[in-house]
Amino acid sequence: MNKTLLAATLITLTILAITATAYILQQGTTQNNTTQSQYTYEIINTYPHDPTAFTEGLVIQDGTLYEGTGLYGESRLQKTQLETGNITQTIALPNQYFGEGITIINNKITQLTWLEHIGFVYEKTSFQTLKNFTYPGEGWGITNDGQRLIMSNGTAMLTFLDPQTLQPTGTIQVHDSTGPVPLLNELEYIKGDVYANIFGEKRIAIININTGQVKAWVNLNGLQDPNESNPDNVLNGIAYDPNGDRLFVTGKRWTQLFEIKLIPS
Ligand SMILES: [Ca+2]
Repeated sequence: MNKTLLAATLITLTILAITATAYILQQGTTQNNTTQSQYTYEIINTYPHDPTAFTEGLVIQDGTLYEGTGLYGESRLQKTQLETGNITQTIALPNQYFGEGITIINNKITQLTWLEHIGFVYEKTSFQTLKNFTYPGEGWGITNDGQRLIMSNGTAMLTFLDPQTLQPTGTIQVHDSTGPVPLLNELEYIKGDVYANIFGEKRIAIININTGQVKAWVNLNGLQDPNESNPDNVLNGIAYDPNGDRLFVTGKRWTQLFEIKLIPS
């Protein structure tokens, strides 16, 4: 290699090193800028919750609470008066099904099962079963954005389903600045975002449903129920009432349903 070529090579390598360093620094800045917002909470109201309900799905519509519950031999779909906690309607799943998330779209309730790969669609008022459908993988939480059903399966993936055909139309991976966020559980679509319980954790992810990016974390540490002495009775269940902009959370076999307000922290 002659001296001119050596000099040119060294200059090129120096430029590459400076460019790479600048790129790494910029990526670091970008990562810092996408760190999630943090929320804590304030309790607005407390309502009674059925302490036998192993909450897997929670929806509120027109002041009535709809709940899907789990466990083999105990799974059901029920309707409850918010203020009193009185159960006004219930339908049991056959013993071989472990009920999971529920959502309401077009006056129909869809309920998933955990390991059975089968979902049930009911008429909202009568709870009459309209049809069944199947899906691969596990069923955990479900919600909808008015156009699509959105379901979780215990991983970091959310699956979109056509509400008419109940066929999958796409998936998205949920992630925050540390990587994929697995164990997405009960879901609720709220004003353009999806809120997700994380199994076994006292926090809720607020997810940009177009990108899968976690926009914010809601820290619910301190929200407690006497029935949490049983470690199975974890926080699970998010419901949103657009009439009054009310947000509700509860847990499996909790005695209380909390209306909370999010506070930036
Ligand atoms: Ca929900």
